[in-house]
Amino acid sequence: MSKMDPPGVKPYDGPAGGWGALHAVAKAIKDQTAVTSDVRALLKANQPMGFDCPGCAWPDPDHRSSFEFCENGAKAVAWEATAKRAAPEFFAAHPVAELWTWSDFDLEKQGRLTHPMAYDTASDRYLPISWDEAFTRIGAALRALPDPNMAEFYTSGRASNEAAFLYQLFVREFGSNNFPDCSNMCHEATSVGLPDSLGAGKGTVTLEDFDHCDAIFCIGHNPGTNHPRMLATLREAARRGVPIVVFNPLRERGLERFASPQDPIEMLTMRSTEIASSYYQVKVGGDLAVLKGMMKTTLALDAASLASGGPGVLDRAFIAEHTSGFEALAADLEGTEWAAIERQSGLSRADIEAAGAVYAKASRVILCYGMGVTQHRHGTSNVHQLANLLLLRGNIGREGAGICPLRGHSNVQGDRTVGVTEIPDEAFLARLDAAFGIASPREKGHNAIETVEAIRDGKSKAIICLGGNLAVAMSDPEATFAAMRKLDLAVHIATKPNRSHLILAKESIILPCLGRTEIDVQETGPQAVTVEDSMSMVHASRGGLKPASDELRSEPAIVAGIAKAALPQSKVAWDHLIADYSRIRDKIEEVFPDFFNFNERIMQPGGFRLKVASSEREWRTPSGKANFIPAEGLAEDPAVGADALVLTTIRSHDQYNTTIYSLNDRYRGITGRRDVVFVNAKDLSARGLKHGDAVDLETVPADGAGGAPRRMRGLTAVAYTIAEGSVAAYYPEANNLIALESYDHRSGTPAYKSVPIRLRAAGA
Ligand SMILES: Nc1nc2c(c(=O)[nH]1)N[C@H]1C(S)=C(S)[C@@H](COP(=O)(O)OP(=O)(O)OC[C@H]3O[C@@H](n4cnc5c(=O)[nH]c(N)nc54)[C@H](O)[C@@H]3O)O[C@H]1N2
Ligand SMILES: Nc1nc2c(c(=O)[nH]1)N[C@H]1C(S)=C(S)[C@@H](COP(=O)(O)OP(=O)(O)OC[C@H]3O[C@@H](n4cnc5c(=O)[nH]c(N)nc54)[C@H](O)[C@@H]3O)O[C@H]1N2
Ligand SMILES: [Mo]
Repeated sequence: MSKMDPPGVKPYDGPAGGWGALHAVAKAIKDQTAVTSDVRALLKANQPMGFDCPGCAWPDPDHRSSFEFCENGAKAVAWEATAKRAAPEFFAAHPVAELWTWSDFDLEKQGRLTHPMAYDTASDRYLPISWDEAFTRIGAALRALPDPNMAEFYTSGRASNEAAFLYQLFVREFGSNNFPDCSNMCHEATSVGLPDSLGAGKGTVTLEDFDHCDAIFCIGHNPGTNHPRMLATLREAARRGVPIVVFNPLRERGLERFASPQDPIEMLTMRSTEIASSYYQVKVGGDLAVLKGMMKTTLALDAASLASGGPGVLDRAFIAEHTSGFEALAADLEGTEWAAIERQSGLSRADIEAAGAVYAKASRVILCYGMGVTQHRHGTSNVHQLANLLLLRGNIGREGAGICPLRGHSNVQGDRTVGVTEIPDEAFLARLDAAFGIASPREKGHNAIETVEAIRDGKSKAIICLGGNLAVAMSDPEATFAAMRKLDLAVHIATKPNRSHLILAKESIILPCLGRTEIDVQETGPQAVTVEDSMSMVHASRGGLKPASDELRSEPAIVAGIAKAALPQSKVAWDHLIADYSRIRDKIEEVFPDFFNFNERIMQPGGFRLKVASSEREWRTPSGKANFIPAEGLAEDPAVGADALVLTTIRSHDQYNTTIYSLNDRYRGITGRRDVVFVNAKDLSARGLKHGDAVDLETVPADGAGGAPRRMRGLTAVAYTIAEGSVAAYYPEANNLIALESYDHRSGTPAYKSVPIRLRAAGA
């Protein structure tokens, strides 16, 4: 530690991966005291006939190395395969009022839930109950609602296709389309924006495309932490000489240098591979300006090429045959001034032109993006611009090119595919009704924001959560907590205790479920489930570990139990479906024809790819073409005063969303704490502050997200390589700074990555 560094802050000089990653894997396993035979389970992650890693949604290569797992996958597996238990004795020892004062970290650290538990007001404790009793109570409470739309049905993206399909079936037979889900907080801007542009809400590339591309752009995502297996792909591309252009306000180590733990030479010589060929520290909320700048550059290079008798840079044949709206886009770009682009992005025209030139020169470009793009007030518009840029040179729907949204949870994409959506289309509902003889409701349901609003306003009285930690993950958790205390029924299907479980309704029930890594035995024997990754590959997942408790049930079985209790006259043969999951898959196939021969095709190693029409240049838009969609102006978020900074909220290396594995963030040089804010040294000194000072954050109410200023106190300022004018703090601690009203009105995605704040010395 240098004299200047505050405790727990020390710049990290190493590459991403390397020995640090191997040490971290060993430590993660040791901390969970997972028994050695369980460690072998790691080796089955993402292997044919093994289980799908619950870590991220990055796909598996065809030719995998003997251990296709990564540091953070290992943490996710060790977290689930832990030897620790949150059994009835734990709940007996601690009243809920006491647990509420615990940190989220300490709550989950208790380990796996073992029994169904119901809250008892008299003792202020969760007490064990039988499954039958739990289902009876839930069924009675749901049936007591005057209107099925007074219940909300949340999904976090770990649920398998089988569990999610049964869940949406139950909810629709019950009579609601209220499906708030984690995707609403994540890639909803993609799910709404890409259909506008390309007619399909999914990425267009496959993993093989990375072998054929000749430029990669990485905008607003942090693969070294959140999709570590992607680093192997980026490394191979970098070694082929493919330029990798990064736009990120923070210098993220995983995008700079990577030492592959699978490469003995790199490991033994302590060498690493440079990842980014150019790294641009765009301001938070500056991507729209960058994208317009790069498109402007592409048009300018095109004009210059034509003027000198060249063929031009635009793919004119593609634009003519496949797209609509080019003129309006060109006019918008023409009218956008470079000075404004520079101001908004914090980058120089020369830098953006250099990036634009890389784009224009490459014949096959892949554009990857994450939460840095979607979690803004105009996140959907950002996604449109990404598509525009690619369409200019026909970079959609051919080998080595395309758009690559990095999805969050390991099956968040699959849950959507099999019907978990608040805005179902008619064709799907008609097929669902025909397959089961039910009458699904037609009205639009609630997304995550609308759910919290409906509960707050007393319009919804019950919530069932298939996984997740909704109250903590949402913006404005205080408001969400207050709202959820007004519920009549709260049910959590979960693997570990978390804060959402402590927000008590009149009836609160926790149902413990099997995790991905565990053997799932039903009447006809052990079952496999299926998941869909970020690149639309569907494959089977089979757990191999002994369940954490004999009482655990699978998610499909729990959904069926609730459905039977809530719908005594159900048209669905729940027990029959649960006895053999291949029967559920037959039904999925009946409702979604793209899953033809579902049960046969998952037997192939690696599974199969679902059709994504846009990757075949089939445009399922109203115009029948891909659409260029200009964005108004350059601001992704409401403008703020000159003295304000823009806060973005990010994940540490040792966390999985609201699950905190440890208080360390190795690549950013933070150990044993999370109460820090990353600030550019110039922004600190402009405020008379320095590295290590205690500071407070106060929000600047922006238009449409007003209310009294919100505060976060007593953080330690860390001088960091972050764009000027931008600061960063950890999610979920900083969520109280984000007003519920601050979201993208097209997609409902909260603006987690753009919070106008003022920074002051603590207590000032
Ligand atoms: N280990 C681990 N893996 C995970 C998760 C996890 O928590 N832990 N979460 C999973 C989930 S649900 C998701 S959605 C994904 C999330 O994966 P990412 O999209 O990588 O998520 P974040 O950490 O939120 O932030 C992404 C990056 O955006 C940058 N950024 C912030 N604001 C801006 C901006 O305005 N512009 C640009 N260009 N960049 C910006 C940040 O510096 C950060 O590097 O990961 C999934 N995988
Ligand atoms: N400020 C800010 N807020 C954000 C974000 C951000 O970048 N910044 N990101 C947003 C994003 S992208 C997302 S996706 C959401 C995440 O929101 P959620 O998906 O709701 O949250 P998680 O933290 O992933 O959920 C963790 C809980 O899931 C349960 N769980 C784990 N595995 C399983 C399983 O196999 N089955 C079941 N039934 N339960 C399981 C455990 O009980 C655990 O406590 O947060 C959002 N919130
Ligand atoms: Mo996510």
